[in-house]
Amino acid sequence: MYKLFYADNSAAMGTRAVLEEIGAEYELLDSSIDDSPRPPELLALNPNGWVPVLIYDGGAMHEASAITVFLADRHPEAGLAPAADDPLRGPFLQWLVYMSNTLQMAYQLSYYPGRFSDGPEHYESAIKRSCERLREIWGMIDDAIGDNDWLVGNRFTAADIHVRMLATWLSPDLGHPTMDEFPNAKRVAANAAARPAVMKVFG
Ligand SMILES: N[C@@H](CCC(=O)N[C@@H](CS)C(=O)NCC(=O)O)C(=O)O
Repeated sequence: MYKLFYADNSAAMGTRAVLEEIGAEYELLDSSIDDSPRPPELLALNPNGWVPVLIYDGGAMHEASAITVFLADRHPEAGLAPAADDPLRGPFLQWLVYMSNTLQMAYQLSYYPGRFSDGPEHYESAIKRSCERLREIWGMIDDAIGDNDWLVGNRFTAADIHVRMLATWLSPDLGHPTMDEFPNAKRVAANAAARPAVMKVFG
């Protein structure tokens, strides 16, 4: 039985979809991603105050991509990740980490401009840079996918769940590009979205 600190519209949705793909039992522990206080139990495990945080038998961890790899390796029967000796393991890890440390950070610049600039007078400029970075980064992912139906090796992996999740974070209100600009990534997101486990979480 897993426990997951969770908020709708957050990176924890991807973790939840991975748990659904595995068919694991899990309990959601409510947290928030706005200005409201975080549960002390969450802060004890992740002083950053962000979700997802996964609690498992014997430990706990944060960082969405790390959790995805951890769960995929623990449940190989679910077929969510190339095994350690599979040549596709490298690209799988590469894209997962890229989505966390580059794509997600570009979103953070829009959603939390105060963390990356010196005051409200700079927010507009931070959000403008975020939009430019989102266009560049999604463009690279789109090019890498090419004519394939999935991000890695033309087979479904948990990395596709992250594509699906991150596609939902684009906001016209913030001036972000739309997925129409990235038809290959849009196709992968749609393919992942059609999976029953993913649909259960993202609708
Ligand atoms: N590096 C973390 C970032 C997670 C993250 O940014 N979570 C957001 C929601 S998508 C959050 O909890 N935001 C609240 C906050 O940052 O205070 C990961 O990849 O798991």
